[in-house]
Amino acid sequence: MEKLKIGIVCYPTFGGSGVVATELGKALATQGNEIHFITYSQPSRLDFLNENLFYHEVDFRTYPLFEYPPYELALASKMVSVVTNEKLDLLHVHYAIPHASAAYMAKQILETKGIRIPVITTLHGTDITLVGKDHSYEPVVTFSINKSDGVTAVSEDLKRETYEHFDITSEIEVIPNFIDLQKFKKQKKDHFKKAICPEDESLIVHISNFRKVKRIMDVIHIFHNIRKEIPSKLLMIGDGPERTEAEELCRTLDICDDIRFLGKLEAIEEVLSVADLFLLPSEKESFGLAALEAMACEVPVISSNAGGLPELNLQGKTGFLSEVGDVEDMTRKSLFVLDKNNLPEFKKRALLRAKEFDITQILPLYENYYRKVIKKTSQEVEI
Ligand code: GMT
Repeated sequence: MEKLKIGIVCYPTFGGSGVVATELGKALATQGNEIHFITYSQPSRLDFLNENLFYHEVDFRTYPLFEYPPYELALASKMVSVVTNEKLDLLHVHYAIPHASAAYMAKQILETKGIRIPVITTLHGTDITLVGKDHSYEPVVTFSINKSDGVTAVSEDLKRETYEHFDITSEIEVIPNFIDLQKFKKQKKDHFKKAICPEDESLIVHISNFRKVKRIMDVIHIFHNIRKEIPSKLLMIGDGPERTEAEELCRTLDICDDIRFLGKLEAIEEVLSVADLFLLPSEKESFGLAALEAMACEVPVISSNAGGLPELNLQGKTGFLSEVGDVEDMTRKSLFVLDKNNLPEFKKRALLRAKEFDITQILPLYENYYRKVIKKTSQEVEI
């Protein structure tokens, strides 16, 4: 099959959308496609060398007049130059704001030069469920989704929410997030486990950007309850606006000795390798990539039932789901999973479920979708 030249636009940070975009680009490059990342700094997971991978930094000049530097304009300009110079077949933008509207602008500019570039927008979650539907962005988000040549969402629930809150006239394709099981697998890290849990305590892990939507105070309260029943430790991985308050809560509850805040970590699979349980009580979660990463390392998940989480975490099989904020129910279910008689089965089923989202299963969905959209747009041009 003919290889493609694809421009990928994403947030280069630790967040799920950036991780998905970067891992997708890496996998596509491994298949022989030429991948051009267009971002404002090097994506955090763009950590390997491949002759088909390129990175173009968006340089945006500021000026004393600009209280807010116009990043979207600089991004659109960069897209124009990369599409033109590298002769791309497709632009794939991750997270609607502001990538979809910047891509629309780039597309319009390119058309004046006789270049027709198809644009695919992947919706990741908060671009729809939190930020996008706010009236300060909604008209632009609706417009740029409708003007994309292809739109994907990472779960059925996100697709449903998008249709519910926006006046969308185009078809949304659901392509779930994925995991590279070659990388994310349980490793032998006994020395680390011994250091964190010297008395063989149960090890509970939470990973997120510590934003309000993740409800990390619930994580602390659930752990506090679990710890009253069984010897246990909690690792909090990530950083963000709620961290200070969470640390304060640990002091108030007098459980600091059993909780470690590790900050942002690259090698999260190493920590997950020694974990017994993953907590994700989010208010909203379009997919829950962090939960999938945990499951790939054989860690069962106690989560809320928000958004797309029920499409990933299977009630009573890979863990449990509770209503958002139901700390008591999450505590009960955590204790059930952590019971030595139950844990091994939950671990096995978590891994089996993760295998359904292996990159080898999901990559062909993207490749087929790319070809479908390219074909459709080239036919539109002929008409
Ligand atoms: O979770 C976040 O707040 C980060 C956010 C992002 O855009 O990076 O994550 C969203 O996209 C991920 C990748 O598709 C999903 O796995 C997360 O569930 C989703 N987060 C929310 O919906 C809150």
